[in-house]
Amino acid sequence: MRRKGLFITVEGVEGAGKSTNIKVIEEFLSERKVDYILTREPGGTLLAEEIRELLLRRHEEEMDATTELLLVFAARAQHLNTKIKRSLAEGMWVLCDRFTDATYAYQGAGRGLDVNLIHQLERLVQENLRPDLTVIFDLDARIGLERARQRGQLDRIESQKLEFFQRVREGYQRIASRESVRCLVIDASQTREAVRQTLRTALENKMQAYLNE
Ligand code: T5A
Repeated sequence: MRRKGLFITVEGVEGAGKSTNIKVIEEFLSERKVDYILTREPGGTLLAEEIRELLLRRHEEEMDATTELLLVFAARAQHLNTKIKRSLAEGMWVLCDRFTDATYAYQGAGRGLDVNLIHQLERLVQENLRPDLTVIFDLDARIGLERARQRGQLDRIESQKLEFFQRVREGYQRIASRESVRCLVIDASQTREAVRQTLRTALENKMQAYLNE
């Protein structure tokens, strides 16, 4: 087993099937007897989960986009420094539901905040730590929102207009084409079973090198 754990993140627009397919990734890792933890952003620790609640709850006062960005990175600093880094150092793999690509997609592409500002915060909070592998579930934003809507009440971010999520999707697509080695794009418009099969095959190919180490 590797001395340092692998850092895997999972991304996509609302309702793209991250939660559904994280189970497929967990099954894949368990079959190969990989020691891993499952965590999420924003959140992952008690304090970071409190920040998540603040971020996702609807408020009477509108949340400023820069406030939102700083809260996302505040939660990330807590999560990284008290959980993720330690787990990776102990040799555990870390499977994280969303990470900084979500910040580039939501706060950058979605809200239109300056990408250089996000870069600076990324360097400040993460130093050199970046995901080794990112699975991006790509789906038409309209379909994703419809799936999320059918599941229940929408939170503060899910209540944004469709155009916001279209920009988020494009943001993810740009990341995927710029970083094609790190990113694995899965067409999430297929049936659940087809997504599952596509994902398993892609994981087999992508993870072979790591699993043989
Ligand atoms: N955020 C986060 C930021 O703005 N900046 C950041 O830096 C970070 C880290 C977090 C929110 O925070 C924002 C982004 C988010 O708005 P989250 O908990 O990660 O939220 O949120 P969601 O994207 O809201 O996650 P969801 O649970 O809504 O979506 P999933 O997990 O992608 O979708 P899932 O698996 O729950 O599926 C949704 C529904 O579709 C069905 C499922 O059964 C379910 O009912 N489904 C399918 N239906 C048909 N065909 C398929 N192939 C299907 N796959 C799943």
